[in-house]
Amino acid sequence: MSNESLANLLKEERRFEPPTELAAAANVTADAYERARADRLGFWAEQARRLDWATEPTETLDWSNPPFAKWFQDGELNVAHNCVDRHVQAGHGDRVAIHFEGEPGDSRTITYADLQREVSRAANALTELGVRAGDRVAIYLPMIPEAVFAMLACARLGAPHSVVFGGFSADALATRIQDAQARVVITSDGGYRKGGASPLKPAVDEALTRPGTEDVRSVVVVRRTGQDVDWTEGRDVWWHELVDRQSEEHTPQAFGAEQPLFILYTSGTTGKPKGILHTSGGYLTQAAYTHHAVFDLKPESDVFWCTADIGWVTGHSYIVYGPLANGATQVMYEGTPDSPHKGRWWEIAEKYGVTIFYTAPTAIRACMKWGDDIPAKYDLSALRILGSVGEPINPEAWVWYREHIGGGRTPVVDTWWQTETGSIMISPLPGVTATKPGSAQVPLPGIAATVVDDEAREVPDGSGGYLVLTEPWPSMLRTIWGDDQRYLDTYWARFENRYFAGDGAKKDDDGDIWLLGRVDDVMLVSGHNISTTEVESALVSHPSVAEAAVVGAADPQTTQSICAFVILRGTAAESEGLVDELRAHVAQQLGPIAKPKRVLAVAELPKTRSGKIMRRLLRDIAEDRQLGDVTTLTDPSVMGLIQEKLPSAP
Ligand code: 6R9
Repeated sequence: MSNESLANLLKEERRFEPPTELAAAANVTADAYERARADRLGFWAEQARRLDWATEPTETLDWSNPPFAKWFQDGELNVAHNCVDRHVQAGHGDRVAIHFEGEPGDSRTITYADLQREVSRAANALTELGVRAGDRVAIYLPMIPEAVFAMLACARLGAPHSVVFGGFSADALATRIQDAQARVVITSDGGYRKGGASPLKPAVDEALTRPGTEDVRSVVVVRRTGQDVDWTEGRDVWWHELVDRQSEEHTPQAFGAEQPLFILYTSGTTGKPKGILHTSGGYLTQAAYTHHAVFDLKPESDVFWCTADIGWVTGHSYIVYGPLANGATQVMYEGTPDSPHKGRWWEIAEKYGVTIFYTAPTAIRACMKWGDDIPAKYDLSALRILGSVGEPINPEAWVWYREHIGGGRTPVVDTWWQTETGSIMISPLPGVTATKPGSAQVPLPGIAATVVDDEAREVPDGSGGYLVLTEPWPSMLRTIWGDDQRYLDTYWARFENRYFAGDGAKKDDDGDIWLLGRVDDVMLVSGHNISTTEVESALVSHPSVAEAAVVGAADPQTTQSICAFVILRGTAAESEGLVDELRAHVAQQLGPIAKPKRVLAVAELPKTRSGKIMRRLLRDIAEDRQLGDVTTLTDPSVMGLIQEKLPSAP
């Protein structure tokens, strides 16, 4: 990237003050920033006291061998006890932990007492299969309660889980099983998605034919859809046959705070996936604190719903560990938002009186495209906080979310974090921060983040550069599983003593942080660095555009030229006139340098399963190259549809 910082083009003047009532009763108030600034480690030691420790830690952080952190090292705890048993012991056994809603309309209510029985039985079952502390267990399940039971059963035994997205292929599953040397795989016959039953077990069978998966001795299969499955005698066992006959009693053992809790693979654009390793005490402390602070959770009255899949870090931290550590009541939904109709989410939110809702920009933009009238049919008046995660949220989508889902009342918290950070790092606080559409704004209390230039100098307000984290944090990744060197090279080599997040960012005139997309996606046009996020937000601010993805394509005159792929809204139709109008609109919003050379209307964009646009594939198209790796796409057929559009390009 040239020394000239990322373009700082977008102007957004709208501000939303926290609602007075919410501010008056907020879990976290402005003084938390002060306390954390005055004594950062003392602040985290205080947060660790939210947990039930078998042995209280006396040391907060051991940073004697950076960047290999040890948090609360001499403390001992059991993560599952903290997420389950202690709530039952405190008299909350009858509180609903999970309102489960299956895609076909089946539902299940699981109280904390139920959860304790299910998790204990599953832990006894894994013990019977020979799973011991330290053994790895792969979990390849749809969004059903057994996924939560399985994760917590592993945590209870100190056996790190590796959850693999139910949508990933046999190949992706095999690589992850090999890398972690898993001993057990927990799966199901299938799950319900998009109105039908889709199989899972065949992918496990296929993955286990690959060399390097021989450590897997058992496959536990949940019966969900009733589909026929192939069966390997001696290896495969039904969940209901194995788990249901186990004792409901299981005494959790305390483990050291640095006991590995899970490995979660992030795809990365090149090379093999990185197994991000998280441990116990620090991870749970920050997952619980951030869920308490950012969502202002009141466990007695709130109904929390995070729509993420359990195979994404967001599902780990904000369906399983954060909410359950806090004794929350939450909704868990198996399927897609448009099955069997486009109002399904809002129907569920109304049914359970959801008060806090957390989803991804891609889903918000899809709802915008489907139309305002759909959410308008449902009573969403219980909602009091909305959250966003996964990508920069375009200001127009943010404002739509607040208006049409939040009834113009609710704060929207745009939360920036990564698989590697384990929990939320940068976000407004709903009772404190005057929010700005499109900005994650401020590092949470106890978190140190800033924006630097190529020479690692902090940029002044009003300028852009690279997002870095300047102090260790409790839920930070500890390493890449089996590859300390790659951990150092990927995150700690770019800037000395600073964690390099790989995201471009800018600070506005108030010092608030705006995320500008992955550094790999930044475009270089005639000597100017231009962020994909800003051009996309300008396009989405046009009434005809629902969603946009922008890439830089090699260009002999300007190094790169901007190529935009747009999904049109409602009744808008593609025409030469509209293309010219969109190009002019971007030029008017951001300046002529940011004007796209090409604008192509498409029906879909290539996305990962967590909803991130895969710009590198669009770059392959724009530069007329063979497509790169498409294995982590939700729907590989969208690439064919986009390619068909190409001959019509200018
Ligand atoms: C939680 C999660 C991490 C990458 C991250 C960044 C992007 C996530 C964001 C955001 C702008 C936000 N990202 N939240 N960008 N604003 N609020 O998404 O983890 O799947 O590992 O992705 O996602 O680019 O670096 P993960």
